[in-house]
Amino acid sequence: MTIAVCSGSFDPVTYGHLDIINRGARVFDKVIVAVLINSKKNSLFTVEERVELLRQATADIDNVEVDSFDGLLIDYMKKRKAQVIIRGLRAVSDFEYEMQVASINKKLDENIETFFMMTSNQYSYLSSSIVKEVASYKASVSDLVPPVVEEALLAKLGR
Ligand code: COD
Repeated sequence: MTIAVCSGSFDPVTYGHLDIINRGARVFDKVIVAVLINSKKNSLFTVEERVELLRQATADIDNVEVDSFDGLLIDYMKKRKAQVIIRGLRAVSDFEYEMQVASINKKLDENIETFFMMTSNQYSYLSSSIVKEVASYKASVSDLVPPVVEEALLAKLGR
């Protein structure tokens, strides 16, 4: 059984994230979506809120589990007996950083593979930051995030 982990901040989950989670779930037996607890980024949503939004947004995918973790991803993967890291690539600018992280993870544990998926074209511009920016100006984000996330953004940022 091949278990993959898709880690991230997911602040909040977007259709771009869901695209790679869905496609990953078709390739691997199980995908664990793991929210990093102690991110250096300032988050709009708490870890618990992000996990809950992810759970609701992925409720229709049988082989996806949502969890949170602290510390090194590699250590979490050992704990969960996972073999593959799923990462999405949006633009060439993502590549340099992702290559660095994949290399250090390989150095930390040579049995772990990183699996890169190109973004689907319609989501190549999409990130959680863009969604928060658009929502902060009270513009609609209904094409960018699932309804449950749009509702949570409206509650957090005002209608
Ligand atoms: N299309 C395709 N993929 C997308 C899109 C999109 N529109 N938007 C996001 N993604 C992908 C990202 O490329 C990423 O693979 C995943 O979705 C999550 O994205 P984010 O932005 O929510 O999360 P990141 O990339 O900021 O978070 C990464 C972590 C900080 C969680 C990660 O680096 C990690 O697991 N860190 C733990 C510490 C560690 O082990 N570091 C590595 C050794 S130094």
